[in-house]
Amino acid sequence: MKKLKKTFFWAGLAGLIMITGCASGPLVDPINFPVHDEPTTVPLAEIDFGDYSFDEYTASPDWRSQIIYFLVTDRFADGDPTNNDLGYGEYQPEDIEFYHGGDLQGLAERLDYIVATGSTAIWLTPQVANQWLSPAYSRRGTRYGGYHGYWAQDFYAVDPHLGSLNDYRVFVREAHARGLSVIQDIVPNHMGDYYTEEGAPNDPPGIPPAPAFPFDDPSRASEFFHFGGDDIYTTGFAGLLDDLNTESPYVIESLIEIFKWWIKETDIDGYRIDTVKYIPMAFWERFIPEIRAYAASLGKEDFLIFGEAYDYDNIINKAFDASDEKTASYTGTEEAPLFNSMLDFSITGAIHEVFLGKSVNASGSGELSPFRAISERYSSRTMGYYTQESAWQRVNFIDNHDMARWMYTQKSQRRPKQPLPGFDHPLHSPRNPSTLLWDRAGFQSAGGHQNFLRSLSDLRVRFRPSRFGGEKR
Ligand SMILES: [Ca+2]
Ligand SMILES: [Ca+2]
Ligand SMILES: [Ca+2]
Repeated sequence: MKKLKKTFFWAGLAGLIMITGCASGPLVDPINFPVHDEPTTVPLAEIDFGDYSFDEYTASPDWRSQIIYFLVTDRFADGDPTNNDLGYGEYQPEDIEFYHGGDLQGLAERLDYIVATGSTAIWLTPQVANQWLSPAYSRRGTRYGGYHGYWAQDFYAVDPHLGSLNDYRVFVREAHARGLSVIQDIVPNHMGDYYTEEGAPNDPPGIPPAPAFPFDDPSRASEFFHFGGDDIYTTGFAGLLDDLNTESPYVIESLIEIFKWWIKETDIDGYRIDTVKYIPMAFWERFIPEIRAYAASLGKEDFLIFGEAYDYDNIINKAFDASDEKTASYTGTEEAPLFNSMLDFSITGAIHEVFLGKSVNASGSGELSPFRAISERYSSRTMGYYTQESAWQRVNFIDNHDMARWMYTQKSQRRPKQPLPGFDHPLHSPRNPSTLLWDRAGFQSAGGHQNFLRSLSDLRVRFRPSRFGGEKR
């Protein structure tokens, strides 16, 4: 109990920092780090993109103290303009629905910039070869680009817009050389949109028009994918993105092999798994232990696997978030652990409601105070739903690529004076890795953006309770 109280104290301190704000003064002093207004770049000539293989795998870091830089590779840096336009009109940098040219070479060249923000890990959007153009999801009824990576076409290839498998290995090597871990975003739930809801090939087809090995036999499409139906595992995907039949032994074994292969071939340190709720638990009970055991056999004893279960309750007036129980179910049991981390939508939902919502009674009378509303979310971690390893290893974030950006929402709701609490939260939630989708909006003065974010990450590094709460290690 004593330990718990300490934990809540530091969680409380983090909450207090959020609520009071600290915009009027420096968080740490002095701050010893280089200030860069523009991203630091490493000249291409200094990185060897020649054939590369490795003999030794990189061991897992202590995930609790990591600061994860999340990026959409297509939108980060263009290191090779020759891979931008592959001849289908998919490269349209003036239009957000199409490819913008970012690639692995551009990312590898700018790793020093990521280091300078204080980040210790990178989470990048899926690198697998994608369906480049598809009618699915276009707001204008035209084609939409697969620049984001979540529409797999070939699970065994890097998308040529991003580079080659060798480019990927070089990026991971260069990241590791700078102390950065690499977390790959993967999607076992679905591929691109190749079939209609009835199982007929799409007309007109997307580009490229068909899935590759091991899902490349059209005569077995009904074995590979779910068609029709309205159960919770297919809703929202069957008519558009093709939902993999994760009950099929062939599909299960294929996906296990695919995602072992990427670890073996690239030395990555973790997976972020998309759309976890749309796959039955029986699949995770096979898939997760296999992947974790395989990674451990390569010396990666704590291969991070955090899932996206986009779900949280309205927390105001509630001391308990029922969605926590559901999210926690993916972490398994102490005897049979599954995911060793999950994205923490519960805390993020609370932060958004407190700082952006309209239902909060700031005085706290008759309702949970904003402070309490947030701290109650932390208490859910000790209610026994999560496994021990996952409870304090959940990944924090303030916004992501499926949400309106934090700074945008603040602005649109005319609450422009509270940017700091949102950024502060992920960095000072104790005993959790923290994700930052660095939001450059609002930090455009000379040196301001990087300086500001580095000061927050620096505080997390220097202030041990920011990482580990009151825990003695
Ligand atoms: Ca490019
Ligand atoms: Ca479809
Ligand atoms: Ca599914």
